[in-house]
Amino acid sequence: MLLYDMRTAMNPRRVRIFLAEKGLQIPIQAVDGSKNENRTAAFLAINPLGKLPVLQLDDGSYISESIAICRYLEALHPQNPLFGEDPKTQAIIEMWTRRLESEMVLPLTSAFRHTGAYWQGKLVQNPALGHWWREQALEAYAWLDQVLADRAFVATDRYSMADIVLQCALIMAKPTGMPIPPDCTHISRWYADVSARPTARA
Ligand SMILES: N[C@@H](CCC(=O)N[C@@H](CS)C(=O)NCC(=O)O)C(=O)O
Repeated sequence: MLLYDMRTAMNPRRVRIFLAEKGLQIPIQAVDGSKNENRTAAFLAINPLGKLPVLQLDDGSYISESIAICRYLEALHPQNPLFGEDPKTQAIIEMWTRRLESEMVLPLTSAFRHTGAYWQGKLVQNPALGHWWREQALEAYAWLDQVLADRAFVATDRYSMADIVLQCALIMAKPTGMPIPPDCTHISRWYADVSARPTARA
């Protein structure tokens, strides 16, 4: 297998942290988005959307979408399950992963896409829309802070894929101008805990 990676980006980081939590190693091929390496004909043949991460399988086929890649790897290596070990836990982790994608990741990434210098010239930016998404992100932060008030991890009593999704979103949020608001003390406590895991720098 070969993992096409973009070092500083949110979704590829999900897969790297997942691999580290599992104790797995896969050869990595770096793709530099700032040099538009993900928009070359060669890369578009691998993923026509031009997005990372992508996992190349030994039969020459490709899987993109970070969650799909992690699910595939979990099926191959079920030890230390990050998607849950029984139907109920699996459903709860899925519920939280989907909630985080729609309520937190979408506002944060949309605010960045419409206001961030990285995206200038790559897409049509609408700063007013970016501001609106920023407001949505602030509402999501307030909601999430209450969620984390009485629990150590997002979905269950163990670190899971839902935590990885939130962790990677908040790593991206700080340098893109949407850091954890100072009054969100429960999120900050959770973030300090997950950032202290040995896998956090993967
Ligand atoms: N839903 C996809 C999103 C993939 C995605 O948007 N990747 C970003 C990096 S976080 C990317 O490749 N962006 C490069 C670009 O669009 O130019 C996943 O979970 O893998």
